[in-house]
Amino acid sequence: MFKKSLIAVAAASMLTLTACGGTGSAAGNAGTDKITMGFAQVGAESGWRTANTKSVQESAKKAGIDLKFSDAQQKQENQIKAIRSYIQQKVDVIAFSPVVESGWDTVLKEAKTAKIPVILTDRAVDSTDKTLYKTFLGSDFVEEGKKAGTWLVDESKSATDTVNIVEIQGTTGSAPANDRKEGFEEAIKANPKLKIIASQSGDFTRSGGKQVMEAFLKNNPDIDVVFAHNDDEGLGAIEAIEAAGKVPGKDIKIVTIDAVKDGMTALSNGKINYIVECSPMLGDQLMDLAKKVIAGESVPERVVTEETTFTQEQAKQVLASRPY
Ligand code: GYE
Repeated sequence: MFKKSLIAVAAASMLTLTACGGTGSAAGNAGTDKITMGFAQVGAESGWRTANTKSVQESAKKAGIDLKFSDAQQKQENQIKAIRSYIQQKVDVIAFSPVVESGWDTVLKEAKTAKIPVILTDRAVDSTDKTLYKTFLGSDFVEEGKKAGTWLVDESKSATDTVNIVEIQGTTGSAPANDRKEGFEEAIKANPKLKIIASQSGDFTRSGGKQVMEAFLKNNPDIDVVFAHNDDEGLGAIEAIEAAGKVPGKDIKIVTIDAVKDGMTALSNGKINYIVECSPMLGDQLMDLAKKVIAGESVPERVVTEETTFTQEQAKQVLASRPY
């Protein structure tokens, strides 16, 4: 998939160069006004990611932006390769959703030296040099973790015994995994009865969530709650819980983050108890920011997505109208 898109990218850039040869401009679409964006996506690991990719592709089309897209299959080295290829092709702007937070300074410096602006979308990097990118568009993941924890604090108000929580983390080292964990832990401090008894990464996938939950169930006979960092992991956990002869949503409560269609369906069926929304619909805002950056206009350092939460009743009401 990645190789194919690189080939497509290379072929497209050759066409561009042939069509516009001799105009003397260094821009990716020399001789035309069309903006070229190189977008290095994380992968296709979850329902959220699929919706995000669709949003970026549709918004680029709508905005008249020529999008070069690559899928890194959740590997940082693939994302770095894709970014280097975009630099070589002299795209006008690079946008990417960094799979993990660390290890980006070198390639970001290369983009800066080539005078190609970079926009972070969805996930953050931990670079201390803020001049390496123009803006960061995406959710407040700490806040999402807090919302999940606050729901649990409320839900367990009358608990007399310890509430045993297992946590299925997202991709190790990724901003959403780090931040959601932090926010959740912070919120559940409000009730000392709430205890995380096991925590492991399910890599934001359904199969990962299932595997991790199977192991949790084997080692811990008394699990009360699952906190999964995304819906897909929660859906995998449901499969494991059912296979173990327990009832998800009742014997073991489940709280997740994202609110994609499959998650919302499980919520309205009573298998998940609460979902914190994380919006993947970043495309329009991203294209808008890209146009501003290229026009030399100032953009905010941070653009935070607006999000809500869903109970089972609320999920039933909105399910039919959810676009993803
Ligand atoms: O929650 C998860 C996806 O970075 C916000 O990545 C995103 C996360 C999302 O795989 O489902």
